[in-house]
Formats: sequence, C-alpha cells, structure tokens
Amino acid sequence: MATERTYIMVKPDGVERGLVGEIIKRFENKGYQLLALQMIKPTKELLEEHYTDLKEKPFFPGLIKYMSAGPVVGMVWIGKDIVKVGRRLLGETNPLASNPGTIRGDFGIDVGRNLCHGSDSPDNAEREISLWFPNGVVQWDPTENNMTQK
Ligand code: FUP
Repeated sequence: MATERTYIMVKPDGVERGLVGEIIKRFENKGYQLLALQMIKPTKELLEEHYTDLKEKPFFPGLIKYMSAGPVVGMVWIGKDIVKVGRRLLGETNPLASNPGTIRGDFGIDVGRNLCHGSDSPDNAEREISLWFPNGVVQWDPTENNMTQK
C-alpha cells in the first residue's frame, strides 16, 4: 500500500453544476489530503496532451470540445493507494455503469458528461501533475519536517 499522489479534476459540467465542494468533501471524508487546487480554463493543447493516449479514438474531438467548454478545477491529492481508491470514489467511466455512492453514480448519466477525472496509474498521476502544475506542488514533508516542492 503506497502513499502516492493523484490528479483529480472536476470537469466543466461538474463546475457548472456546483459539484466542486461535493467532490472535495468525498475525498476529505475518506481521509485524503489536498495538496494543490486551481481553477483554469484549459487550452486545447493542454487537453490534447492530457488525453494523448486517446488521440485515435472516435470520441476524441468531442472530448476536447466538452473539456474546453468552461473552467475546470484541478487538484493534487495524496494518501494511501489514492490512485486506485480515488477512481473507486469517482465510479466507472460511464456514469450509468457506476454504483450509487460513487460521484458519477450519484450525479451523472452521460459518458460524455462524466463530471470528473482521476489518474489511472501512479505514473500517469505524476505525468498529469507535471502537466497541470508545471511549477510543482508545495507539500509538507514529514521526513524533512519541512515544506518541499515536488
Ligand atoms: P477515465 O479513465 O474513466 O477518465 O476514462 P478514459 O480515459 O477511457 O476516457 C476519458 C474520457 O473520455 C472520459 F472521461 C469520457 C470520454 N469518453 C467518451 O466520451 N466516450 C467513451 O466511449 C469513452 C470515454
């Protein structure tokens, strides 16, 4: 069980529907720690880089358009097994396949409007954190008893 970081993002539909607080609350209630948070309107270039693995998918242009439609709230969270458990809190990619009790299961019905994003592996999490927070993230380091930039 590794203490790791993940990139969680409230997508434009989640921001528009006022679900930022709800999503933060679920991660805080679970016991995870918020390290960084920003609201930005991402460029197409940033989104294309974020979703580079999906470039060949037929839904890619629609995905970029949806994600460019308004501001997103991007966050870095840290905690035990957070990549896997965080995705469990979000639910399945398709909200209709998501169990009640998950974010997408409780608030969504459309795969093209699935409210939130969570990194799918620790390596991808670090890639996404560097992409969305290019200046790094300041965090408390208990081994150093100090704040460090990572
Ligand atoms: P996830 O890891 O749950 O974000 O899922 P994917 O990386 O497979 O997909 C990224 C985003 O593409 C999803 F959040 C929504 C969108 N998508 C579609 O619009 N249609 C699909 O059939 C699959 C994904």
